Amino acid sequence: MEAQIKEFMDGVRMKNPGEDEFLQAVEEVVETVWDFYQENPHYKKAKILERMTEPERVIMFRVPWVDDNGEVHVNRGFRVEFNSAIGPYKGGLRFHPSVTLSGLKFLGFEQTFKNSLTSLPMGGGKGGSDFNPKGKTDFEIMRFCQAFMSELYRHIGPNTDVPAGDIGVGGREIGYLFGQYKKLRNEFTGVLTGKGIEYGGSLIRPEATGYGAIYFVREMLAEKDDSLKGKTVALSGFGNVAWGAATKAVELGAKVVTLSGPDGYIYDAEGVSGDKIDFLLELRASNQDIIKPYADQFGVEFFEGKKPWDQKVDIAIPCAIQNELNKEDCELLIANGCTLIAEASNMGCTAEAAFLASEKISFAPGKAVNAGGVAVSGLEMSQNSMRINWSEEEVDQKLNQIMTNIHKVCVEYGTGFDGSVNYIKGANIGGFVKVADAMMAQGIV
Ligand code: 2IT
Repeated sequence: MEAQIKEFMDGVRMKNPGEDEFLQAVEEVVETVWDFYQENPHYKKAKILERMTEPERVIMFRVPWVDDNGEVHVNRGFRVEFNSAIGPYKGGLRFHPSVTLSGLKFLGFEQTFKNSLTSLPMGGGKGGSDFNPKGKTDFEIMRFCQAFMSELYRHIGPNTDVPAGDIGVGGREIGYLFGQYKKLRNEFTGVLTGKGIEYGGSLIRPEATGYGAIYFVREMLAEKDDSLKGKTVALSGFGNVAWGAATKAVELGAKVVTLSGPDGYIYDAEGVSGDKIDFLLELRASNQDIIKPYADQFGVEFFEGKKPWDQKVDIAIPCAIQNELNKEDCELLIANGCTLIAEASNMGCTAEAAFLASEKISFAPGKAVNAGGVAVSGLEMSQNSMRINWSEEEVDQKLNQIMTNIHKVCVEYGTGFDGSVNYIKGANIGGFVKVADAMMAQGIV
């Protein structure tokens, strides 16, 4: 089996040289679905895995824009339309200087499985740009979004490809992108999700990824007859995901003690709650991308240039960017008594850290844990199609149900002979089956 996996991965590596993040994401899936793949020779005959690891389409384009001083800039825009077997391509746009084709291919690939797990009809896609929003003015952000959409609009549509936000793309950016799409197409449709409430957005969408992650962690703990009450939690990041996760974790009785930014992390022994959580919104709006002002404002410790994984906590939830928790971090967390790591970010752990964590403690991967964000995007699409708005309670209840169900699917496909749950395996096989069966039904296309 090892040799066969290696042969398969050699093929993928040859086709995608140097795309380390994409190869990391593919390898994790291939390793965990391989047995299942062998047991179902009809998939193998149809080369389902070979087809799933090749994006249906990749669009790359120039994004020229002018800053407030009249200087011209050129960024690169992307949309990776990975898989449309179970619905229109669906996934976020990331604006961050680290964005590359490899990164977006990894994210689009993961998104396909994640979206399948939500049980909603959404294919997988991802896009973005190497544009750095840090320090940009509102007008510069608007001009960049308009320039980006001036090309993207011809490739997307409510039944074709429905982008949303991701790192660096929040409500403001979605507004500018939507405005430009509407102007160019002369059409008011649900072509983007994460929209403002006034123009077709869904309640709970901003909170959804973080809330969903905590609902999932609640289920992981319940599986072991445990709960969030009294648990200490380390979060990284301070954006949308960390904000939602902190809110829901506190509501369910946990204490959040860390947050982080590219500049370091803060440790709040009293717990991040109430006004302190609201402060994150102010921090984000300042466009500076630093967490230190939290420490200054509330008089807590700031650890410059460090990650929060050296603190003693019960639960660690990476909420920032890929590969931000490595094997050493994982060892340190476990040595300090941490018993659960859940990725609220996409591939927040390196492959070695994820492997170690799933051997020693409870570990769940991003495609299961953070699926609540895209799930509520799916609910936003439904509301747009029906031209109705659901209440906060209705959306939250559906989100809760979806996360509970994803957990069930992980347990169904991931439970080993000893009764322990391998969430990586459970999520990968659970996400794979629906996409594979839809591809089988649709022929070689
Ligand atoms: O990684 C993700 O799932 C997202 N950035 C959300 C995608 C979406 O379409 O809402």
